[in-house]
Amino acid sequence: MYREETIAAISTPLGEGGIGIIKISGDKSLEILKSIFVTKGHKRKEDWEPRKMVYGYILHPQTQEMIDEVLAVYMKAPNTYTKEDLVEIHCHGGMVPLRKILALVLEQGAAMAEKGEFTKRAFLNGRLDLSQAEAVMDLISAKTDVSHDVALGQFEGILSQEVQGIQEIIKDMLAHIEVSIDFSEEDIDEVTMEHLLEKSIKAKESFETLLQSAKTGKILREGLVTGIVGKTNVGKSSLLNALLRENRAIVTDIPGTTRDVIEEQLNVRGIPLKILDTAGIRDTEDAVEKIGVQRSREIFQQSDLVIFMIDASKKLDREDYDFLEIIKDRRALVIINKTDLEEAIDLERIKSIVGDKKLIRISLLKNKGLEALEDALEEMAYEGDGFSKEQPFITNARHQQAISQGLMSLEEGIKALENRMPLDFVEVDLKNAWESLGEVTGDTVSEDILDHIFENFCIGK
Ligand SMILES: Nc1nc2c(ncn2[C@@H]2O[C@H](COP(=O)(O)OP(=O)(O)OP(=O)(O)O)[C@@H](O)[C@H]2O)c(=O)[nH]1
Ligand SMILES: [Mg+2]
Repeated sequence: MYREETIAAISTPLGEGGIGIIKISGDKSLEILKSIFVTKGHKRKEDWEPRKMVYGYILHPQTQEMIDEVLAVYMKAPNTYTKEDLVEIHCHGGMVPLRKILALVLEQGAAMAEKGEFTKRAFLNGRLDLSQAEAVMDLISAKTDVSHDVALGQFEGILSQEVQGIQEIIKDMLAHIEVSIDFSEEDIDEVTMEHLLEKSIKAKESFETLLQSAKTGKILREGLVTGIVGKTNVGKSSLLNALLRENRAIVTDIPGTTRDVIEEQLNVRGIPLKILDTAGIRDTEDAVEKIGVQRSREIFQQSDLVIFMIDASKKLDREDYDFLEIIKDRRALVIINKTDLEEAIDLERIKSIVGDKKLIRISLLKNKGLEALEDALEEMAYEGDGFSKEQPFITNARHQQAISQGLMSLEEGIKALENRMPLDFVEVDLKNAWESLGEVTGDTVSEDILDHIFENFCIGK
């Protein structure tokens, strides 16, 4: 699980940039640095004060080839990211110097770091727990302020604390059971029984609150996939452009303008949306458009959120009504566009079909109603719960699964308690619940899962 070698990687993205950083971690870090670094006067440097940037050059020790002008810093274990000796070489941010220096570092005895290996070491050395380590990747990939806040909260341990809080309750219950099993041959006494039930209900509530956060958490981490669907010419592409505040999609008064799916990332009040503008749905003989319409139907099925758009000035047809029927059971919004024109729709009939789904009247031509639409999108993402930085969120499927599993075991335990089953049974269920929770923080996680998690990291982190 843990290889002892000193590892190295390029930690900055490959491309052209002001600076690029090569990171080295492990026992030999400083030795390697010493072998390739020279000071301004081309002297080897023996005395390295930790955490102090030093100006100099990287020089090939055998060929004396000068590779780049750099700043280098040595950080001494254990107060580093990996809790090992760590070196950073800041060189010019081009592919050639970065690759040449990395090659030289490897030549001097470092091994190429695997994806996420620095963070994996931070976890294995106890600097971060597993959910914190996972948050590092979320921090890097966050697309909006709110997603970033959630990742930062997880990195700071808000989720871990919540999980450990539940583990504490379970531990207390287990301790009670232990005592009861040890000291009494007879049935469990009423006081202990009461106590255990009371605690288990408290644990169950905490589990449920946490699991409720998973929907919003997933959206904040991965974005809400939002499909704009509707008949041709209703203004779908105009909406995409309005939300993006740029002329991304072609808009014309010719029905069937959009023929393929247009995908864009959008930030609405901090919520990342992956927005999909689709081909207007209609019967068509055009082969290309036909495929587009088929795709629109697929997008309609796959979206987390459906924006169904209608044109206020046109009577709805059968198909529109069919769509309205279907979205009743979906996370969906109905947008009535072109309210600047004379209205031909039967608003009451629409309302009676969609029930409590939000109907938003807008005019993209007159720039009216966008605010209300953004309010609605925000509300739908949080499902009315709002967002607080201090709140723990489940943002990844692995955590959700582990916590759901934990809840299931707890519920088994409660059932066993209520049915006055022998306490050993309850004990097994509670231990299972405790272990499932431990998968979140990494206390009880298997090596395969660990490998799998860090495989999704980038190199050099
Ligand atoms: N009067 C009026 N016209 C609008 C409004 N919004 C969009 N339009 C016009 O409606 C026409 C169609 O707009 P698009 O955005 O291309 O419609 P679409 O739904 O993407 O159409 P397809 O791609 O063909 O499915 C264009 O001429 C727009 O300028 C509105 O609020 N009022
Ligand atoms: Mg269009």
